[in-house]
Amino acid sequence: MSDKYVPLTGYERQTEDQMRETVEGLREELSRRRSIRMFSSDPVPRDIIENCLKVAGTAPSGANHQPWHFVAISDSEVKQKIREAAEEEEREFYGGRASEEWLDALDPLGTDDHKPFLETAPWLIAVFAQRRGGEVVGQDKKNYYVTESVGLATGMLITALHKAGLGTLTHTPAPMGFLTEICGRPKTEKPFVLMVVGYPDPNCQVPTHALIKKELSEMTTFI
Ligand code: IYR
Repeated sequence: MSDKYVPLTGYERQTEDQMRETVEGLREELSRRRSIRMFSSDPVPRDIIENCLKVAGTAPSGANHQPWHFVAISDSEVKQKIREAAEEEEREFYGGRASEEWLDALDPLGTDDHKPFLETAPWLIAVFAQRRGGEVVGQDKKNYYVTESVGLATGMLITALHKAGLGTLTHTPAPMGFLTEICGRPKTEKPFVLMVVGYPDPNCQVPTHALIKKELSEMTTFI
């Protein structure tokens, strides 16, 4: 007999009322998520980060190749190196590389080339996308839908971190090639995002701009 398929186990069908309650709870909880830029330096235990990364690892991916690698950084010397390299890139970005239109779009967020949170936050998670790999580590097959897959895993990572009670910033210093070397990853992997993780600073403020959310009817069409 073929072992190509196994029965679906672990699926639990809910009543419609349970579904309503479940998703309303999730909507309410996730609507309270905010990207933050002011972190407390309070430590976060590694096992919590590990379990959030395991959540990310359950994401669907092209041909199930799971084309991601996460480098979780708590070492202050490594964080310092990352901050220095990121701020160097950002100085160029804000000082001329970015278009007027881009800088105008960022103006309401109030971001600049100063990135102290890269050292304050207890964890940085560098997410890498693998162009080649396979469903088992060590394989060298072509990966598919790499950006989509790593984007899905990153979304699930943010959701897990938020559910765990942690604040995050999806940080994308551009370009972020420096992460490859600092994190000791092969050149075949592309840095995808740098996730900043920790508790919000007690005096944390968030931009008003980020509170603007599209209504369901503005972002959805039912046909
Ligand atoms: N990488 C820069 C600029 C930046 C770009 C976007 I799009 C943002 O939503 C926020 C910032 C920085 O991190 O400051």
